[in-house]
Amino acid sequence: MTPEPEPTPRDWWKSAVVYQVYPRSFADSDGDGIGDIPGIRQHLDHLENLGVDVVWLSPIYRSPMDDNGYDISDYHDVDPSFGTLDDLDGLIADLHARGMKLVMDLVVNHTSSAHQWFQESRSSRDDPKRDWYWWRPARPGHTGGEPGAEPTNWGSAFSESAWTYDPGTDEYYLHIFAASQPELNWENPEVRQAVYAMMNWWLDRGVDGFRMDVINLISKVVHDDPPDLRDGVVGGPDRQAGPIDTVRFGDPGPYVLHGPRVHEFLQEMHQAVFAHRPAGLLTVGETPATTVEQGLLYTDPARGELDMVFQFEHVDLDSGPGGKWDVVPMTPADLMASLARWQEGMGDVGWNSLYLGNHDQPRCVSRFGDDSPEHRVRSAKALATVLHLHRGTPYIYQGDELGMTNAPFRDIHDTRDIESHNAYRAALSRGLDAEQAMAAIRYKGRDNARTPMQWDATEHAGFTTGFPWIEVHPDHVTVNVATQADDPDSVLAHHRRLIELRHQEPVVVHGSFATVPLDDDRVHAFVRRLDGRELLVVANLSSDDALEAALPDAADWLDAELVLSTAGQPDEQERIVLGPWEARVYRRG
Ligand code: TEU
Repeated sequence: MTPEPEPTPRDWWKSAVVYQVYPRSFADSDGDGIGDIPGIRQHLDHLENLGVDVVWLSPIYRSPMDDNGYDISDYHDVDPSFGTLDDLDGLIADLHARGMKLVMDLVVNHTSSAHQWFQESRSSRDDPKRDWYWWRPARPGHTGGEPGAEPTNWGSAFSESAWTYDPGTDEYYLHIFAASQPELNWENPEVRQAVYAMMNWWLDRGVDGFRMDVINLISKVVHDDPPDLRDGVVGGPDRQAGPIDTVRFGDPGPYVLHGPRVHEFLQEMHQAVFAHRPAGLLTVGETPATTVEQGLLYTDPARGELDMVFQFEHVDLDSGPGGKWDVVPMTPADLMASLARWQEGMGDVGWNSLYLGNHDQPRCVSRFGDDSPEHRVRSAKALATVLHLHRGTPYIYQGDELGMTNAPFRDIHDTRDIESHNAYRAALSRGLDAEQAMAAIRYKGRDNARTPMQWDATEHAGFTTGFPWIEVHPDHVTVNVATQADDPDSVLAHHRRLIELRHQEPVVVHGSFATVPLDDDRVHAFVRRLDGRELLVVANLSSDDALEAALPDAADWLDAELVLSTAGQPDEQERIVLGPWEARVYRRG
């Protein structure tokens, strides 16, 4: 009699590794130069061989693609450029057949302005869906459409005003992102019920959870007396981190981030969509500008909101007072200190997502590591080692398992991203020259992560037989899956071993986390502990050679089992001395 399978624990995702697919850039099956769902289905061996448990699929819904799908015009259909609903059902079935899960991207803070809901809402002030969005008259004493007539001085994340005038109804509508991404009004219960119904529709179709786009923006601060929204602070020291240009606009952060009803809405969503379903689902909220305290509120299982969040503290470390495009230096020590803060902060109550890259961030090896030919492989491995062995659920962004690097954009014409194009124009209007404007985009631009996946060394890296929507990185001739698949020393093979370790070692999943303080801030160490089992992770996160990790009990650790190393078996040593980007993992107990 076959034994009953173990029931899936509610927190199954603690031992899982998630792989993010950006469909536009993963694999193109029909030669139109744009990645698609059949292309993903043709490359599932890569994901299965890597050993990941969950695929997070960035948006594939019908969309005008102003923001590459984060502007949805129909939540119940797949955009023809990506395929069909049948293709998606096929992908779900394929993944399940391989023991993997599919998490969809849920973009419900805003829709596309092409969505039927918004078309109805803008049709007249009396339309039943008018209150599904945020409409406001011109600022008192001003005529709609005139400069300065916007209801508030808020800036958008894409370097423009957060308000767009609609001559048809002589009012403005709110959008924290592009003008074609109007904010949904979650104060309206009809909006919330429509969203929950859509989520249940996808879960009933076999989807295993959601990554929720800017979910901490859904509740806005609306004042009663006088009724309405207030201007934000222009400039000023305590601006909220992120892309808002507060040199020209007011900061909407205090009025749109972590609003007064955000937890109420998430708890209501949990009851309406997840609470009645068996274990086996995953929810992760994207929550820019979130503190540890807020992170705990969102992820404490007792509160019934989210399993984990993507917080931005470590990806805003190189953002200066002027925001995202005001690039300031940061060090691996800053990164490790930020990660440790969240380890301690989440403790045994909350839960961390672990990520260094995604479709909004530049390539992690270029940003946090050293992507020079001499150090790229080791630093990609070292960064992955320290990230994956922290306490939390690791996320691999497509291509980071190969150590893909930032793209050599010559000028703005090499880029495609609305955020970069708007920031570039804004920079020129502030008097910067093209090179100065491009410098920040080369370093921080999102297109760095959106160049096609590098499958092999052929002309378009095996991504397409047509012409790619954005140029393939020239280093694809050496940095690609085909070259790394059977190379035991490759970045890919190292990711496989890290995932194996998480699947085999409970201490990696459930162990406590403790930083081991060291004098040299280029060298970092932490210990994971569980039931007498200990794992030491020690790493030189610099390109400098022969740095000692002067742990008090180094000699004992040198006698322990070396489980993993980014530099092969070290020679006999009395002390732990590490080469450039050398990371080691020791185990005892
Ligand atoms: O990103 C929200 C967000 O915080 C990003 O805009 C981020 O601040 C910025 O890009 C960092 O450079 C989400 C999606 O991930 C992003 O792709 C969308 O453009 C955005 O929401 C609007 O949906």
